[in-house]
Order: sequence, then structure tokens, then C-alpha cells
Amino acid sequence: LQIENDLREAIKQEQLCLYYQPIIELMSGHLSGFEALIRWQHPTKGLIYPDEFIPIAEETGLINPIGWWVIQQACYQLKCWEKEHPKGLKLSINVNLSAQQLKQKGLVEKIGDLLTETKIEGNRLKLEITESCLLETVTIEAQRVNQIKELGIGLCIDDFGTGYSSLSRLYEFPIDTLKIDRSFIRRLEFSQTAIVQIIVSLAHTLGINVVAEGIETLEQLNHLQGLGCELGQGYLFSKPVDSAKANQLLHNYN
Ligand code: G
Ligand code: G
Ligand code: MN
Ligand code: NA
Repeated sequence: LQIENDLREAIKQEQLCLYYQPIIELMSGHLSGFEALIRWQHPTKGLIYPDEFIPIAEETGLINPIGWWVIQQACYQLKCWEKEHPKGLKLSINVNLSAQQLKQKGLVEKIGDLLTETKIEGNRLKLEITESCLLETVTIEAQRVNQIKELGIGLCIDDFGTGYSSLSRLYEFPIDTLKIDRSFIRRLEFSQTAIVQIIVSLAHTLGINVVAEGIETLEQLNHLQGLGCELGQGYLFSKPVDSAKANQLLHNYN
């Protein structure tokens, strides 16, 4: 496959990069952190979005080196921002993790070493896994999830409400955050608030944080504030931006 070869080359030639989308505290408007979203700066095709190459990376196993690169890059970026904003910057970065990465032996040890090496506290890093990924986990991967948690790293369930939910998994895993899928946020416009309301109250009852995804309008924001949803991201605040622009956002917010 041409794209597979190109992707191998992309890793070597450092054509991959991370974009960052702000995650905002909805009550105060403060910046809580960023979600890292991978992009591929292709030499001839321009900027390629993850939907076009992550599935191929997953099929070919290239997701492991790529995913590892993402985690490293996120830690280096945190380090970099810390230097530029020395006054107690308490940002975190969310990284998306593929199901396959959890199957990797040695993943947790590698992450632990990286945190030690970069002197980054575990709680500055959050790993997002989808609800279907969590449902599929077998014992060994479940152990890995728990070991990740022991490093202090946050665990987020991405696209919550769209996969095959097994609510009992919320008890089995040390989950910090539910990310409400943007399809439910879109429906707030039509006053379909019930599902968001239920997810927020479920999360809060369990002592879990909630992030609303895909907030595009003030009306949606007002609904979410009314429902007590504490965190959000979406085009209303900012689209995903490159690291230089994210750095500017840091200056504006802090
Ligand atoms: O901008 P957006 O097109 O960035 O992202 C589309 C999808 O790609 C999202 O579902 C997101 O979870 C996924 N994605 C983005 N970056 C990464 C990454 O670094 N690793 C994995 N596994 N998925 C990612
Ligand atoms: O599945 P994941 O949540 O990780 O995907 C994030 C995806 O959502 C990225 O493709 C990102 O570019 C996109 N996104 C982020 N904010 C918005 C938004 O406000 N509206 C829409 N339509 N997409 C968004
Ligand atoms: Mn995500
Ligand atoms: Na999501």
C-alpha cells in the first residue's frame, strides 16, 4: 500500500505533528489544558487529518510507534510551555490512545520512564480511550489501565455515549473524566438536554469530571453551564491549533 509506505517514511522524516485544542473551565473561562490531535504534514498532499491515516496505522501496527511518538511529543511540549510560563503553569495535555497501544507489552514502563526523564508529574498527562476500547479490554489490558492510573495519569473515556456502553465498567476502571460526544452537544440546540443531563449527573455522582465536546454556540454553552458541566472544548473557544498558536493562547488565557 502506497499510503502505508508513505506513513513509514512520515515517521522517519518527522512529518507528523500535533495540533492542540483548548479545554476550558466553563464557569470561569480559564484554560484547563489541551487535547493533542495528530496531523500529517504530507510533502505533496498537504495537511492530512487523522481520520485518513489512523485507521491504516491501526491495521498495519504502525499505531504503536506513532502513538508512542505522540505521548513523547506531548511531554516535551508540556516541558517547553513550562519554561515559557514559569509561574506555576498547571496545564495538562490529553492524548488519544488506540486500543492496540494498550495491548503493547512494556507500554506502562515506557511511560513511567518518560515521566521520570522529563520530570513531568503524571497528573499533567491524560489518556483518552474510547468506550468501546474499554469494553474490549481483557484482564492484562485492564491491569495496564490500572498501572497507568498508578503513575498518576488521568483516564478519560472519549466519545462517551456513542459506543457500546457498559456502565459497570465505570466501577471497574479508575476513570477521571467522561467526554460527552459532540452529537449530544449538537442536540442541546433543539432543547434535547436529557442525555447530557444524565451523563453529567452520573459522572458527578461517581466523582468523575465531565468534558463537553464540540461546543460551537453560546446557546450550547449556556445549556451546559446550567447543567453544571464543568469543562468543554469546541470551535466556540478554538479549533485545534499548532503549537505556536497554542502558545499564544496560553499567553492570552493566563
Ligand atoms: O481533528 P480531529 O480530526 O483531529 O481528530 C479526528 C479523530 O482522530 C479523533 O477521533 C481523535 O480521537 C483521533 N486522533 C487524533 N489524534 C490522535 C492520536 O494521536 N492517536 C489516536 N489514536 N487517535 C487520534
Ligand atoms: O474523537 P475525538 O473527540 O478525539 O475527536 C476530536 C475531533 O473533533 C477532532 O476531529 C476535532 O477537530 C473535532 N472538533 C473539535 N471541536 C469541534 C467542534 O466544535 N465542532 C466540530 N464539528 N468538530 C470539532
Ligand atoms: Mn479525543
Ligand atoms: Na471525542
